[in-house]
Amino acid sequence: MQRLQNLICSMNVTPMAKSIRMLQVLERTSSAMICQRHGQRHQHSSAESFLSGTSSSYVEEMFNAWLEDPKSVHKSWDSYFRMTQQGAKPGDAYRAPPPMPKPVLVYPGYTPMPEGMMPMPMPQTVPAVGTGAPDAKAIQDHLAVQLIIRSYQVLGAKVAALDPLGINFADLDHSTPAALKLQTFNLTEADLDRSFHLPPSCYIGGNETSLPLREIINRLQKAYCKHVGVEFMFLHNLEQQRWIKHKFEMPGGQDLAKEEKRTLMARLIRSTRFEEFLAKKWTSEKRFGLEGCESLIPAMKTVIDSSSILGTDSFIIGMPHRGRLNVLANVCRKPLEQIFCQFDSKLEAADEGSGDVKYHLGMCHERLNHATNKRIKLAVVANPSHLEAVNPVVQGKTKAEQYYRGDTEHKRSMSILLHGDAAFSGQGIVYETFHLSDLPAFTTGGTVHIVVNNQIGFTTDPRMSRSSPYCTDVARVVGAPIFHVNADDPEAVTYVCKVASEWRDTWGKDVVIDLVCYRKNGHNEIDEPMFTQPLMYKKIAKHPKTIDQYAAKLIAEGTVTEQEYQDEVAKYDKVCEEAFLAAKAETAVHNLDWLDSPWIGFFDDKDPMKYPDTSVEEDRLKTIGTMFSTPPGDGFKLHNGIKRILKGRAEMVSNRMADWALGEAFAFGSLLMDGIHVRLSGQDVERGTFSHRHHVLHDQEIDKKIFNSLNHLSPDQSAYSVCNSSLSEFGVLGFELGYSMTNPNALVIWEAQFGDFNNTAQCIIDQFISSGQAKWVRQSGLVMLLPHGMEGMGPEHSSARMERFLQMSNDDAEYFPPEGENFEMQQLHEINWFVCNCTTPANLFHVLRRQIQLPFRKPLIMMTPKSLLRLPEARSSFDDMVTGSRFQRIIPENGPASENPDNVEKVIFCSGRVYYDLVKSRDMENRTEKIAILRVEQVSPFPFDLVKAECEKYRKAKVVWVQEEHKNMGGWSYVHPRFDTAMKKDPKARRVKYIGRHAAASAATGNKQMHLMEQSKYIKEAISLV
Ligand SMILES: Cc1ncc(C[n+]2csc(CCOP(=O)(O)OP(=O)(O)O)c2C)c(N)n1
Ligand SMILES: [Mg+2]
Repeated sequence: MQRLQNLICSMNVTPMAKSIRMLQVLERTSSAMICQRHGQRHQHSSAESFLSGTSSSYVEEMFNAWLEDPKSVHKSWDSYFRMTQQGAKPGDAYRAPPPMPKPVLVYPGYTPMPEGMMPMPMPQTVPAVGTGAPDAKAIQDHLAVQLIIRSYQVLGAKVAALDPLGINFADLDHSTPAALKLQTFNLTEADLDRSFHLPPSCYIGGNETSLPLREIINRLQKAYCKHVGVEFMFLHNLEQQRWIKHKFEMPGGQDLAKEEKRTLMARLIRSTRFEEFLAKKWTSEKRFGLEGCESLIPAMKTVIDSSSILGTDSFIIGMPHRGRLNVLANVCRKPLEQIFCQFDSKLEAADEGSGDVKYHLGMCHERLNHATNKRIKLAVVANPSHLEAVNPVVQGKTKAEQYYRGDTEHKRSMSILLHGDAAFSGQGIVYETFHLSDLPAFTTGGTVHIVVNNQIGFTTDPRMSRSSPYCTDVARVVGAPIFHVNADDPEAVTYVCKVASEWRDTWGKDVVIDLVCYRKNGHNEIDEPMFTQPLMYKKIAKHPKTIDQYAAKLIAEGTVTEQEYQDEVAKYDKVCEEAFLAAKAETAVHNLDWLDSPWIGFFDDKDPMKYPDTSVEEDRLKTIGTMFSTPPGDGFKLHNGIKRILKGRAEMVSNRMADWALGEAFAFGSLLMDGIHVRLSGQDVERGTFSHRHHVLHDQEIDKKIFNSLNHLSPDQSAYSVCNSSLSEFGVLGFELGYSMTNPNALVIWEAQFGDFNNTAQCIIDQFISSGQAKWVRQSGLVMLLPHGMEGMGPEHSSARMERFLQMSNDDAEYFPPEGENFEMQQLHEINWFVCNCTTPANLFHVLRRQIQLPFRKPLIMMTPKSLLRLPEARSSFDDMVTGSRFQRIIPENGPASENPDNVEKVIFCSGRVYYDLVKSRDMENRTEKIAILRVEQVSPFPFDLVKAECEKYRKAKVVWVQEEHKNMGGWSYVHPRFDTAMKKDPKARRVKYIGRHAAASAATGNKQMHLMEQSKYIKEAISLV
């Protein structure tokens, strides 16, 4: 386009400008007319103009072709470009550009073909190429043909025979777009045998540059309207458009070799017979069978084979329930007996974990890929019932794998994501995950998506479950091409899968394969589909199986004999029977067989009860502190505010003190120097929402010139990735969880902008983080940093909802674990996650380091402060981080009260920033000897032992829990019964009393005055001694 525009500028070609304007007007007109004529529900998008945004590119295409070879374009264009290039003055040398055809209504009496195709009458010979000077009609017709070609490329999918049942037509639209009708272009049957030039970016001609219109249409129909419907003309990149055209338009390009067909048949047999075998052996068991979409197995195998040829050797797969067992068996080749064992509910687990139902379990398997003779690794990520929630997790896992393998080109590890049609269009996380696909810190170099589009979601008809024509329309936002394919044509399926793999390899972008199929049974095998879809299921009952259709085809064409086919069936049936017997001999199931992310060697030689030393030597703090406070060097233009911040940091370091940002940097830096990869992502994390972190410094004059001091600590350190994320909590938290699963030796952190935003990622928290180890024996050391605290900022910015995390902690409120040397480690070992609310940089430092130094991995849910980031009292001395120091689960009172505990009348336990308010008021009231204030820094697992000891120490004091959160929020409901347990043997039968805000529906008042009143009231009560 640029070339064309330059020419326009240099040539004083007003006529050209006029023509472009004319084309644009035409585009709008034709698009409007087409919309009107469609009159369909989805007219706004399904009736997309075949010219949309591209008429200028059409002119450009003509122009570029003309520049290269004036003979390659129609004479009219040739003379037009020649005239304009000679610089003819407007008016005298002006010659009208080749006119664009006017859309006209379909003439009366027109009867569309069954598929709505153009009529194909008997041949006549009316040549249009090379017949001397073009007349106006010839030019108009020539342009009409160019537009017809374009309209097939844009809209061909709409009339492709995609739906095996012929009910919904994949896009819920039966109509044929006017742009696919000959009459729209003022052409008649008589024109079908005239020859027309093909535009340079159309490949249907093979070596021919012109073809009769009849043949042009035939070839376009073959390319775009048979069993494959390609949506790609919305791509902004013309090279990508051409690439796809080439793949689908080249004559003969889609044919499979004989051997490929035989392999395809064998795969289809396995896919079909596997379900039949399960149905026969376990008649009333739910398995969410694949019947109706058996082509999925050869489809996945083709993606894997083709990608393996292209150099990929690790595939991370995310998928829902449908066909999952079949995928495990026939794509991943998980031993069948392990799958069959899952049907035996009497078998108990031989190892840890509560396990999950069979169609949610993950696995990881390495094997030889026979098609390429290369070793490949296949991981299916365990997923909850929550459809599509696994998508970002898969992407994070793949990204991490690429990082550890140094796979910067994203060629060796890739994701494959499977979807159901209803879930793909319905779940927002699909969109959120797509939006990570091209971000530098999140891209995995393209994902192959496969939709098992059985045109139903449980009992809901797609006409009631989506507002878009196709269930795949969400993929358009990121420029992913979409290949709709009739799943009853396994060869077409195979072809699009090959193209999809090559697309990923070539362009590094996502691609979608929409397997348009049906669901043979109900939602599961014990469901009755006739209740709700009677007509559809009458049709399905009569519909022949894909394998039967395909075997008949191969037998008829002589690719296999009937006997060969029967032998292949018998061979696989035998494999199933043998595995069935082997499964019967099993005495237990093994949860570890279903681990999606094995950390080989990580647990070896580790003492699970050894508490790690999380301190570091002072020199290391100095090295990190100095680097962290040193400006980037000459030539880097820093903002003055940043200079001040760095100066302040340098002063703190020289005073052996750390604020929150330094404490965090010390933790990250020391781990990085120990070879631990650290990754922090979330919204605005590079600077920090509260402008305290500043890990990425920006040159004030040069765009993208940045400096991150934590990547310059030592030559052999690990990489520190800190990345601002898209505005998605669900997607990004899921992604980081996946990232944390790949390698235990990485500190992976997600930070919420404000803590309460974690609720839009609730599914990841509930379904994966809190329960992943129990269900799927999968550990993760993921850290969630959740800004939390009541600072008069209103309901939305005050609470990270600590109570929810605490409620999901699995430590029993009434159970005081045996006291002894290993008390702390035992608790850490048994809990599902740690919930902390730290008040000092030193404790933050230790707890972050502890994540990596523990001999196992658990998620850490960390309430982080806001105003404390700058509060001078909330700083730590180096003494609290250097050798000899450790993480403090409870920070005890260390003032006068602790020296004479019998004199203390009140012992206050609290957690978080309220501590600093309490101390201030207590000290102002001169009650330092009477009131002890203790901070519970690790709220869960609950430090029963320390609470008990502190209560015993202050044996004459009243025990109170003070919190700033409302009574039904914060830590109270969690700590209350646990205090009771800790104080069960209290000689005076004391019980903890609550002081704080009353119960409320909203997390905080929006009125600042009210906030302050509430605060002063409970603080006053807390430090009162009456
Ligand atoms: C987030 C979520 N909501 C609801 C469900 C309940 N559910 C399970 S399967 C299903 C229908 C899914 O339809 P589709 O995505 O088309 O997959 P199919 O079962 O047809 O293969 C529903 C609604 C769920 N599992 N997850
Ligand atoms: Mg469905």
